[in-house]
This record gives sequence, C-alpha cells and structure tokens, in this order.
Amino acid sequence: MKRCLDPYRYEHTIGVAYISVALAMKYGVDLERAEIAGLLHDCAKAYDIQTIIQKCEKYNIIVSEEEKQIPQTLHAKLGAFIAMHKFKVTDGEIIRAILNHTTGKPGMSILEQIVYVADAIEPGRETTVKLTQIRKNAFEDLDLATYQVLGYTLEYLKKSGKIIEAMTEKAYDYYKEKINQSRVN
Ligand code: DGI
Ligand code: FE
Ligand code: FE
Repeated sequence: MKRCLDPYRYEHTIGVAYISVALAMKYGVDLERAEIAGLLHDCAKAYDIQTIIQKCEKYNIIVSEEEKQIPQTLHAKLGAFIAMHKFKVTDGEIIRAILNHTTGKPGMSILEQIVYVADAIEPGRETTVKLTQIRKNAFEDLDLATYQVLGYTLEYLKKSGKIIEAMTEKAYDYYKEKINQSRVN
C-alpha cells in the first residue's frame, strides 16, 4: 500500500486498518480479516476517475449509468476487484467489506460495518463535535455509529449538491429503521 498510495492516503489506510482491528476486538470479528480489509479498502483510490472507468471496462466490471455519474464511489468496486486479482484475497467477507465501504448498504455484515465506520472515524479524519460522538458510539453501538456515519455523509453530500447514490440512501433508511426498532424493543 505504501507503494500504491500517496503519503496522505497511506496514513489514512493505516488509520483505517488500526481502527478496524480495534473494532474487531470489541465485536468479536477475526482481527486479521479486519486488518486486511482496512489495509486494502482504498487500494484503487490513487487512480483518477478516467483511469478507474477505463480499468473497469478493461476488466469487464459492470459500471451502471448511475455509477458513471457518481464516479467517487467507483474506487470501491475496482478496489474489490484489485484485492481479489492483484492481492489474491479469496475471502468473500473481506471483498464485500471493500466493495461496500463507500456507500454502505442495507444489512451489512459486522466486518462490513466495521470497515465502513473505521473509514469515517480513523484518527486522521478531521475532528468535529459530531465525529467525536460517533467515535465514542462506534465502540458502544455499531448500528448506531453506522447510522450516524450514513447521516453525516448524506448531510455533506446534500450540502455540497452532489448526486446521492440509491444505495447510500437505502443504507441510511435501513439503519434508521434498525435503530428505531432496537429502541422500541
Ligand atoms: O475513499 P475515502 O475518501 O476514504 O472515503 P469513501 O470511500 O467513504 O468516500 C469517498 C467519497 O465518496 C466521499 O467524498 C463520499 C462520497 N460518497 C459516498 N456516497 C456517495 C458519495 N458521493 C456521491 N456523489 N454520492 C453518494 O451516494
Ligand atoms: Fe474509499
Ligand atoms: Fe478510505
């Protein structure tokens, strides 16, 4: 990863791997799986958007019209492919965690949630009041932290006028419902 990424992205990657392992300790996930998923989650991030789209075409990775309009999220799809074919990861759980780390999705596995949340809370991310609370929640209630990161992301996307992928919205609705259910029970 040090050779693949610029120093800033490399630092971020180490942060995500480190926090993924810490969360794996808390939630009873295999530590090595969490570390590998964290280390590889942004392995396609160094490419510019044009290159990512070209590589997806070259490797026959299906890119939807929606994804072409929102190329920020495509590095996750290409990253999952590179993790499989270049880094020889055969563990489907790890591949899915890389694949879904940007938009999230409804009904994620614990490992997927760990990488999704770690990506947002790692120490290199700029601290805000909200993020401080999410960092604390992540080690107490992973569904709540997942929901809050989704909310935080959607708020940022709306504020900056970006197109929102259906999956991001669906994931938000799913975790909102899950949090509400757990409060009723
Ligand atoms: O790769 P990172 O910068 O570590 O973080 P990331 O993979 O979570 O997100 C990359 C970018 O993708 C980030 O700026 C948020 C953005 N993103 C996530 N969901 C959506 C999205 N961008 C758009 N336009 N629409 C989405 O639904
Ligand atoms: Fe990413
Ligand atoms: Fe990341």
